[in-house]
Amino acid sequence: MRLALDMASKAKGQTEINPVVGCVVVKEGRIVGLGAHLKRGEGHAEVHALQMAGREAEGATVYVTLEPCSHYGRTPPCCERIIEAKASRVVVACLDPNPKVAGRGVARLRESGIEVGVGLLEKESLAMNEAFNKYITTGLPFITLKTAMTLDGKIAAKTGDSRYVSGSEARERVHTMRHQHSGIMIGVETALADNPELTTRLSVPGLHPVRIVVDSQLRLPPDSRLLLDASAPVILLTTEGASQDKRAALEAKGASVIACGPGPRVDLAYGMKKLGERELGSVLLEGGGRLNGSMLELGLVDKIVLFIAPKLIGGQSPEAFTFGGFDRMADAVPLRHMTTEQIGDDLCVSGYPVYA
Ligand code: AOF
Ligand code: ZN
Repeated sequence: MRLALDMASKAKGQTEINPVVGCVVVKEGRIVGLGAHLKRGEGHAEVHALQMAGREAEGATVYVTLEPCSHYGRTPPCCERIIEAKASRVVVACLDPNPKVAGRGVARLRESGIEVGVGLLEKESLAMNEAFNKYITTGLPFITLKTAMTLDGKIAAKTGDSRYVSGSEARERVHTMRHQHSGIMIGVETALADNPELTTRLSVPGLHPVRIVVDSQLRLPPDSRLLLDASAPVILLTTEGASQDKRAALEAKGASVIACGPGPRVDLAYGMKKLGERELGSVLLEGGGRLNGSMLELGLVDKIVLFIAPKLIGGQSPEAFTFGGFDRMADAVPLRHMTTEQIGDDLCVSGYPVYA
């Protein structure tokens, strides 16, 4: 199962709204088949692994990180494929939260006489597909807020200079995160200040997320680097009151504009719904402080990843979270399942906010 999890985790970011899944077929103590789901619309993990196993699959044990599917999606049900291959046992890490499956896969296998075990390395499998688990049950993207800050919580110097807060290893990690998310989102203030491309620039090639800018008045200049670079689509979340001329100019540059409410500010909850409708299952939120603060206040952030650099900048400089704040410490947003990791000289701290 660990091998199956490892294989699956490497495909994170390349299956769009599908989960990552790995499968290992074992017969009499030997691995006879391996597979992972690599691309939406193409073979599921079990199909690849059983194909490799061939006739050895008969009487074998199939280890799979997600409950085999029981429905016809873009591909036929894996359950039937396992039954046809005459495997005698299936070990599943976790059930498939997809309402079209949700236990039916396991039930179908048991009904056909196959022994099924559920729950081996379940936590690991659930964590690996945290975005899929949210998206498939709510239609909303999983939002990961990522920010780099100094030890005193600043994301830039008082002059606005922010290149760079964190070291090169942490920045490489951020690009891996971009590769692993379907969308990347920033506020227009950040777009104006940094004129970023928001592409994935790893030391090896990576996938580019769809770029999203929250821009209530469509202040993004049509000649910004985001719009000149065609590596991924650009979506602007704005308000109904934004200028139609600006909208036309930005659309002419290829941007897709979505009006989210009457204004004056973008209705972010509505915006997230619209991104889900466009099949963006995961979005990396990269600031700035105001958008981070608003998303947090609205309870729209699922996970927070902070890269903390071992430096102090001081001054009236921008902070990672800018919002009205709470009066009492007891009202602060707590984070659960915190983890820490040192990356180069920086500390990576992550956790999941819990909303009252
Ligand atoms: C599995 N093994 O490797 C994957 C599964 O459109 P389709 O046919 O690709 O179906 C997508 C759904 O199938 C997806 O939402 C999830 O419920 C399940 N994914 N199931 O048995 C796999 N990737
Ligand atoms: Zn399947």
